[in-house]
Order: sequence, then structure tokens, then C-alpha cells
Amino acid sequence: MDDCIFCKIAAGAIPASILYDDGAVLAFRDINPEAPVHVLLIPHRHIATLNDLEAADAALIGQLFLVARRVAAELGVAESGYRTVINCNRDAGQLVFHVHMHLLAGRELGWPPG
Ligand code: DGP
Repeated sequence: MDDCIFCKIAAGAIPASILYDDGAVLAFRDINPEAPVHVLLIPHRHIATLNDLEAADAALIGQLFLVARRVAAELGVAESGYRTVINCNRDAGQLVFHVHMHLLAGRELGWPPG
């Protein structure tokens, strides 16, 4: 998608602080961190929202969680704890319409979210 900021990051056209890339899933630091650890995990392939997932994407979405687990361990927050969040559409506050998982950690996270 030509006008998608996360597609541009995945293509290397826009710089990002990349932590992991296996060609299918990319992890990079959020530009506007809401916690000491705030990482975004995206599929390379453009999928706008969770609503656009298909059954064939099951392994890809599973890989997002496996990469989250790996990145959390590498950043030293696996034991202290972390939260994964995928916002879908307006009421959830989705701003970038390329599926992304937030990985938040490094402080006590409030619940329920705002
Ligand atoms: P959401 O509200 O779930 O769509 O979250 C979008 C997140 O994307 C938000 O936390 C800020 C982050 N973000 C937006 N543009 C960029 C960018 O160009 N680079 C990086 N690293 N993060 C971005």
C-alpha cells in the first residue's frame, strides 16, 4: 500500500528502530512510547484491521505472538510482565490501518485501559 506508513517501514523506506525481522513479521519501537518498553509488531503484508484477517492468516497472527514473546524476553520484561494489544477501528483508537500488535512493558500497567 503506497500510503501506508507501516508498509513503508517494512519496506525500509522510512527508518525505524527495528528489533526483529524475519521477512513475515517485523518488530520496531513505537515512535511515541506509552511505557518504557513500547514495541510494535506487524505483518509485512498489508492487512488493514483485525476485521480483514482470513483463516489463511492464522499462522501469521500466531507468529506475531511468538515474536512478541521473543522480544519481551530479549528486552528483559518476560518475567516482570508485559501487555499485548491490537486496536481495531475507531472505538479502540486504531490510528494506523495496518494490523499491529503493541507490546507494552517496563511499568505497572493500569487496568482496565482508558
Ligand atoms: P494505534 O493507535 O493502535 O493505531 O497505534 C499506532 C501506533 O503507531 C502509535 O502508538 C504510534 C505509532 N506510530 C505511528 N507512526 C509511526 C512511525 O512512523 N514510526 C513508528 N515507529 N511508530 C509510529
